[in-house]
Amino acid sequence: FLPDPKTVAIVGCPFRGGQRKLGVDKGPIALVEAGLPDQIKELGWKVKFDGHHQFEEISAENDPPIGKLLNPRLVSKVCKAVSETVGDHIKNGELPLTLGGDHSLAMGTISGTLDRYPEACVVWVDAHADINTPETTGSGNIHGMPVAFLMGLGPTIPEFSWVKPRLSSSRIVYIGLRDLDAGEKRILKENKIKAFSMHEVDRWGIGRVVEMALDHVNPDRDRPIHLSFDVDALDPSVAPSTGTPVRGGLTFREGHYICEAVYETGCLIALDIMEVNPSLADTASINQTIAVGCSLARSALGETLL
Ligand code: Z70
Ligand code: MN
Ligand code: MN
Ligand code: MN
Repeated sequence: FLPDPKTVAIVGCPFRGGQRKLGVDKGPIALVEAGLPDQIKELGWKVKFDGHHQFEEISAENDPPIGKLLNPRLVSKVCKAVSETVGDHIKNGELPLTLGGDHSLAMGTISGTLDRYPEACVVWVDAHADINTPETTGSGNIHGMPVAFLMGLGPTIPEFSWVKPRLSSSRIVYIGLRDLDAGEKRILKENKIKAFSMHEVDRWGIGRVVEMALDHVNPDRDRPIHLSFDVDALDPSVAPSTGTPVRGGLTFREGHYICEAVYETGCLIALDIMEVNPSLADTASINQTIAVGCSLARSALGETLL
């Protein structure tokens, strides 16, 4: 599935409307300023980047909550635009690398992927399952809900009618989970969704976990893979500068190993690096987190150790 010539299209998404904290909208700018486009070129890819998305804000007065959902119209509109951009890049034979921004954006990126590849599978690397429905959410933050929307779980919200419920429970697998809400645990069980929490990473090791994860969603390694990587999957000692750090996360190498192993399948068709927030720590921690975001992307695009 790798595009020929190997071309990455960077989709910079300075967006924070899916959650409450300031700063995550600066993530994509920081990753690009740190040199990510040139780093990817050095791996032998053509890199297309024509600036970050300019999301015209819908003012808060015009966007009251719908039920518990916060910023619903803004999130919907932004994700719809991202979906079209990602889908267009895939149609052009380019691999979209979406830089967030908060993880609600994955509603857009994965919708764009499924437009082009309905049979695609998703590897979701995160401390969180992001599978609350508009009914189960406690926070109202839509970055905790994109998977539910993509799967068509929960009530129909007319403002999100463009999100087609095309992601089946057998086509997504989680790695790194350790902070789930009670409703999310129930949803995972009821829908028999495969998840490798940090307990399974400890038990089997990351090599075996990635193999089992890929065997589940992509047994013959012939389906396109969308890798959606929330940097809070990593331990806070590795990626401190993110909105919801949770202790007990993936090591630096475990996170990179996942990216390397997905690249090695030859099936990667879209990549998200999400939730880098370059304002939530001291300068050293911020720079460390930005550097890790860049190196995760490089690993998923074929950077090798030898
Ligand atoms: C919680 C919620 C979440 C990221 C926090 C947290 C979700 N389950 N996701 N930070 N990246 O609000 O639904
Ligand atoms: Mn997430
Ligand atoms: Mn998360
Ligand atoms: Mn967060």
